[in-house]
Amino acid sequence: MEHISYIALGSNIGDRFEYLRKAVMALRDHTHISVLATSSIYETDPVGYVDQACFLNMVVKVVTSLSPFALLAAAMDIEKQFGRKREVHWGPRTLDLDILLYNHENIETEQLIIPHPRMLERAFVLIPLFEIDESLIIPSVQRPLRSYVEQLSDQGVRIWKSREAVAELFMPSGKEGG
Ligand code: PH2
Ligand code: MG
Ligand code: MG
Repeated sequence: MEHISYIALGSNIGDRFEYLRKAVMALRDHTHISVLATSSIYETDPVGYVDQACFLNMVVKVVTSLSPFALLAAAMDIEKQFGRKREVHWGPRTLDLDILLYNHENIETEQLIIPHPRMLERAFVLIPLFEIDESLIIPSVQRPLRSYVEQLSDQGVRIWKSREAVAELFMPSGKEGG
């Protein structure tokens, strides 16, 4: 079975761009994950715990044969591979991978909640997600993504690298990753 999922990526320590690039490469290299689309990269003011550096954020669309829990394990593996240490809650991180959506499923377990519980409040997630797929419906609330994006005021989200440049750098074959 093939499942469509959207994953948010963020980094605000060290070579942020390189962390994002390596994470997308690792997703592409995974036997059971193909990357279908990448958003622009945005530089974003920190949300939640604000006394930290700006983030680079982006969203990728993938197709996978993995269950949501196996996909979460794969994402956490990639975080660990790139030195993520879980310290300050919402604090600085080399690399953060969050599963936003998985098909149109609603999943609520201790380990994993999909749709991602805070995604609808976060411009740094909504803007790149909308860039990839303007017609998404958020299954937990049965509302179009568009309605959330239209309500955003300026929330410190600035294009840092264009969608075209990201696609060229992260998907060098011009085709989907394997
Ligand atoms: N991630 C957080 C907390 N705050 N702020 C921005 N701008 N970008 C993030 O990715 C981010 C954040 C927790 O994961
Ligand atoms: Mg996060
Ligand atoms: Mg996370």
